[in-house]
Amino acid sequence: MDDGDVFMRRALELAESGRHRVMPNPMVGCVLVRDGEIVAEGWHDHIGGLHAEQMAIADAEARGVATQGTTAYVTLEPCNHFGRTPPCTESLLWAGVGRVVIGTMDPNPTVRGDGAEALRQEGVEVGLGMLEAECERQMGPFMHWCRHRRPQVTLKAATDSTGRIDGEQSAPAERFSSAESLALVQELRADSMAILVGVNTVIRDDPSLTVRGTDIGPRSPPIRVVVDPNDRTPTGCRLLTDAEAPTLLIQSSDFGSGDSNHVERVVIPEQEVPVATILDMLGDRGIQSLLVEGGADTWGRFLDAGLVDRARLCVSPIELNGAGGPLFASHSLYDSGLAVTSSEVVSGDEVTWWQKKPTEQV
Ligand code: AOF
Ligand code: ZN
Repeated sequence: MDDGDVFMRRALELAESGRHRVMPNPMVGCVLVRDGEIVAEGWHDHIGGLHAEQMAIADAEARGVATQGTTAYVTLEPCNHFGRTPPCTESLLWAGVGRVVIGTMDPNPTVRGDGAEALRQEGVEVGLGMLEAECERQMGPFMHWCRHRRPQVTLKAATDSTGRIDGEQSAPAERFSSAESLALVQELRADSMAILVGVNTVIRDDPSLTVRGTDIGPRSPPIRVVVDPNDRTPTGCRLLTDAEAPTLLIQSSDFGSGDSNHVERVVIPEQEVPVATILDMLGDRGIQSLLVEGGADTWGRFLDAGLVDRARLCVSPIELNGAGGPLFASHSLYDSGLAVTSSEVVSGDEVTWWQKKPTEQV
């Protein structure tokens, strides 16, 4: 293990400032170190903003410290292409950085391998793979999409103490998760480029599926996706009437429209739209992260297909009225190859995180 671990940890921490805000770019952090001390820091803050390395160099300038001969610790391989910003390799060379330690390589085909190699060719010492697993995890959706051209799928489910997700269908839908765990749902939404529900959830709950109370910066809000093969989405529902975010209906044939501008219909001519096809379609649109919010049928279909990468299950201590409501069985997560990675109690609700077991990862 290199002594630089502590510096890479700081770079990971800085990268967190870009959470929710930089997608479809990855979160990236960078520190410049001289004589064992951090002299400048930077991160990629929002889409279209400076890259982490460039912000760290600007920070050094603002503090009046020299960058010549420093070591840069950066969570992602520096880019070597002209995108929204000039290449970070050039900025690092211009700043006279002597050594660059990289967390993980950039799988983006337009930059792959070039950054590290370009620096080496100019005589910069390059270290690779420091805290690689942590860096990869932080950039999970970006990495997943670059490799599979599909979004990373997170399933979010909440049940009462008996495993029911809703009470009697004749009664109005009840809220049963605590305010605090509902706030965490907003974090999950902010962390997603798309949010998907089945049409039954739209009919039952009329959800807005917008991000509230969490800053997502200048990036676009998550698109709202409804699996609705038979055109059952009610015309007056929020997803069709409020234009706060785009809405995408997946339908089995062309039902025409008359929809407002924020609504789009995609025809996938199957009664049971295959989950893999949905993910391919979203991947083609550049969607890197998908939150599957419900309900029971939709969760079941994603789990049966083995295409859920992570899940968050919230079990509340409350018992819903009526015995006939639909259930969500947590063993369906096990059966789909997921395992518990953490568990905590949030205002009385038990919140468990699940992750695809490494052997089951695609
Ligand atoms: C870096 N440092 O901080 C980030 C990098 O469109 P652009 O110009 O913002 O470039 C986006 C791509 O650059 C992105 O897809 C990823 O490959 C890389 N991100 N690279 O050197 C950074 N955020
Ligand atoms: Zn860059």
